[in-house]
Amino acid sequence: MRIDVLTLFPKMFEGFTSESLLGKAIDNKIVEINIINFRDYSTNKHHKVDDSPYGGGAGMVLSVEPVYNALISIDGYKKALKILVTPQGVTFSQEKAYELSNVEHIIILCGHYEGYDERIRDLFDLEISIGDYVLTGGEIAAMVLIDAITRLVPKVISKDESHLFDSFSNNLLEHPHYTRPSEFMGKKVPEVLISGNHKLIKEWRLKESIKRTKERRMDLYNKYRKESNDE
Ligand code: 6GU
Repeated sequence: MRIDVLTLFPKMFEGFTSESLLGKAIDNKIVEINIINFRDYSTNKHHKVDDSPYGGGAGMVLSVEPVYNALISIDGYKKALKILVTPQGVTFSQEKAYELSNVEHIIILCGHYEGYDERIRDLFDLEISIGDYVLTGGEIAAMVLIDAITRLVPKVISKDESHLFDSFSNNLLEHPHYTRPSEFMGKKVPEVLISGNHKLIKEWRLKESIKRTKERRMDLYNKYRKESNDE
C-alpha cells in the first residue's frame, strides 16, 4: 500500500512514520508513505497557499492551484483514491478503515485555515471527518486514518489475524485483560482465566464483552443484537 500526504506541516509526520508498528511496516516495505509539502508547488513569489475569501469575512481560504499542482505531480494520481480530511466529511469508522485497507494507493490532503476553496473538493473522491470536534488542521486526522488503515494491511500486525478480535470488528467492546501478578493490592485475577479451561475462558470473555458493551455503548450493543440475530 502507498499513501501520499499533502500537508503544510511535514515535520508533524516525522515521529509518526518512524516509530512503532507503522515505522516497522515502512522499513519492511509493506507500506510506503510520502509526505509532500504542497507549499513547494505554489507558483506565488512568496510561496503563498491561501488568500482572503471572495465576498469578505474573517480568515483565509486554501487556494486551489498549489493543491492541484502538487496532486498532478504524484505518480499515478489519477488512479489513486483521493481523500480530503475535513470536519464536513463522513465520520470515520472501523468499517471504513477495513474498506480503505484494500486500496493500493491513497492520497490525503490536510487542510488548514478557515477552509478549502470549493474547487479543491472537485479534485477529491471522498471527504472524511474523524469526529464532531474541530482541529486546527487536518494532520492529526490524517494520522488517525493512516494508523487505523495500515494496521489492517496484511503482514503489518505480525500475529496475522489479531485485529479480527478488535473492539468494533464484531460490534462488541473487548473483554477485560489481565497479566501478572495474579494478585495486586488485594485485587485478584478472575479464577476462570487461571483455570486453563479454554472453553470456559472463551465463554467468560464473550459474556464480559457483551456486559461491557451494554454498559458503555448501548448503540453498539443494539447493533450487535441485530446483526447476530440476522445470521
Ligand atoms: Cl478531518 N479536520 C479538522 N481540521 N478537524 C476535524 C477533522 C478533520 N475531523 C474532525 N475534526
